[in-house]
Amino acid sequence: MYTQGLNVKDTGHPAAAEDPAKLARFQAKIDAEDKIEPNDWMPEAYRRTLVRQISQHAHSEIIGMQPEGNWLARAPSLRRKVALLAKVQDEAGHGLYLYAAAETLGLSREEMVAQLLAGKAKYSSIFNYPTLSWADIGAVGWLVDGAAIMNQIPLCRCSYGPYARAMIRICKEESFHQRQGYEIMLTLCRGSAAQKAMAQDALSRWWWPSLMMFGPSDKESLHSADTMKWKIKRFSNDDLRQKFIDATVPQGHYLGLTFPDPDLKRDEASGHWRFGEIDWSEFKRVLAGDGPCNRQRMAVRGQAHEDGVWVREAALAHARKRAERAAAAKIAAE
Ligand code: BYC
Repeated sequence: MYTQGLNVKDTGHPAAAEDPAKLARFQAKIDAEDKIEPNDWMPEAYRRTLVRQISQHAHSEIIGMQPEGNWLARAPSLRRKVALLAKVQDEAGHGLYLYAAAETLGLSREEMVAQLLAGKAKYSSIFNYPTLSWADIGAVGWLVDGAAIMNQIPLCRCSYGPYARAMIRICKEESFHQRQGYEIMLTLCRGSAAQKAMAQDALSRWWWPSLMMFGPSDKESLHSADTMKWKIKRFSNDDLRQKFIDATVPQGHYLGLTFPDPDLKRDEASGHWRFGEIDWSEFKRVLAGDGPCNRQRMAVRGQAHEDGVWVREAALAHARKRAERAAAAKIAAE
């Protein structure tokens, strides 16, 4: 695989001082809501931030296939199995569009995957939690895809053209996934007492990790100031978390479920749902590699990469043969 990067290659060295006139033109373009495209001049810090965020996002989609893949062979009906299979395939597709978007910034997909496998690149904390019951598949769709949509709809207006365009299709698919997850929860909540208890247990385990998906609080966030200035992010981590809570709490109450937060309370004046303190020590532990499933997720990803060597070799051999055949046909025609 080759890089499609049209800009400079990542040298690992900090950026040299950049031309203030170029920087001013760049920021004016962003302020005017124009898109930055791969061949446009951009500050090195903007390029690096995008590579970091887009590749983390791609890795999250790929690692995110594992908790759900765990239930493919155990889905309770053929209909559920087909829908889950389609969702997991969609996630693979999202990973691929996102790797392609990040490649336009100068790093090849192979390099990004190598960073993931070496433990140098992050992926979303949420995928380090186990899916213990079928209700977890409902909770993941409802809460994890729900949180993803809340975070990602604004990314459709991100200043970097290839990322913004990839996000449009991704958001449409995520929105379908969210409804599918909620429908699983609704079915369980309207079922037997044991099914409802399974749905409650899934909500109790997934609620707090879903809130952590939005990242650290605004005062702890390292990158928000830059990414907001560059219009990569449009809303802060805390604002998006609050929007998600406000949208999701009434949905949970409609299901007849209880959120695992005694401090959750509607503030009548503002209309917002106030919530308890997030356990940031757990978030930090998961990011440091010590969540319930971090080691398993990386081991499975590493094995899948090894198992795929022959597929990559076969694809390259096929491409080579096609190119040779096309070259021979061209000579014959001359
Ligand atoms: N997990 O300065 P901050 C999905 C890191 S996939 C792990 O606020 P930023 C889906 C952060 O990277 C969901 N790490 O960062 C797939 C940074 O570390 P580095 C993924 C996290 O970038 C399948 C440090 O903490 N979605 O939707 O301004 C099925 C400081 O944070 C997390 C995306 O990737 C976390 N939760 O904001 C279903 C969306 N939070 O890089 C669904 C795009 C923070 O300095 N990404 N960190 O080592 C974003 O919007 C932003 O990158 C974040 C973080 C909101 C995640």
